[in-house]
Amino acid sequence: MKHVLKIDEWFHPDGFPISVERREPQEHFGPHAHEFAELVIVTGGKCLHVTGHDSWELTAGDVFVIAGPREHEYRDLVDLRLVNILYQPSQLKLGLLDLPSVAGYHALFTLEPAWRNRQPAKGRLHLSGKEMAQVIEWVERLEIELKTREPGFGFMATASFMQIIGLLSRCYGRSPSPDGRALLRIGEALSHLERNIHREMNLEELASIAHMSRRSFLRVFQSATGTSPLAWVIEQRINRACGLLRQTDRRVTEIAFDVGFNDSNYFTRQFRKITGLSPRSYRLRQGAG
Ligand code: RM4
Ligand code: NI
Repeated sequence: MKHVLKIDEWFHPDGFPISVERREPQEHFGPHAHEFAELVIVTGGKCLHVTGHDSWELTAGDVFVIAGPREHEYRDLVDLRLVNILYQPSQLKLGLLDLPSVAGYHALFTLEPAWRNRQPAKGRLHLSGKEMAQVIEWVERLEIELKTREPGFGFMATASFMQIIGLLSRCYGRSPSPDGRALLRIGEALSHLERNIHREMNLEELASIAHMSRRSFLRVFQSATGTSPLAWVIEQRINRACGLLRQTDRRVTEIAFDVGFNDSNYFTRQFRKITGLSPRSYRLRQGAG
């Protein structure tokens, strides 16, 4: 049976959705998946990182994200040291404010975890010594807040976590690895899409932002996100609509236009396809819950 690490066992009983587990060194730990996401920062040693789909060598400086259901394991450990930052993505708004305008954010937190499910590849983000020192400084602040749990720790810990996410997203942009560059170019296109989610966009525009031909853009986008650019845009718009349905009392038709649809019947159909509910019953349920 698949070994799945549980939220109850790895997070504080107060339910705070971030937790840090240092492994100095990492002991042998068999194949497992998690009910949460895991941001791994390798600080020393090396090993073979094996996932259900591929394996690659890890060395100090490597950073990657293992999304929940994916299995992984460390083999051939040679004094491997790492920091695991465990987090529950659904409880944290990772893409706050203008973070989604950083291409590396998409590359590391949305594309990479999904991409590796489909295609064998190596880790792509590799920190320099200086970058590592900066990131570790914030990890230490995060650990202090999580340890003392003084009033306000949740805010402070989240702020440190966000600082780490932001730093890593920016570092990704300096990544020299060719696979990393390809993801980053798709990340650029995603950033552009997010900033312009309300308006129509054509494939040429996106492909040119990613510096790719139409054909290769479509191919790389599909393998990185598992979906087409159009389906991705619709999903983003529906996500936004969900937020507006929950948080405002604007009419469904107005919300449809707000998020970039120009036909509210089409909006309702897409909404139902993705959430399984009509916008109205979605709002009612959320209100009741
Ligand atoms: C293990 C290993 C796993 C991680 C758990 C929390 O020692 O690092 O990958 O999921 O800790
Ligand atoms: Ni793990």
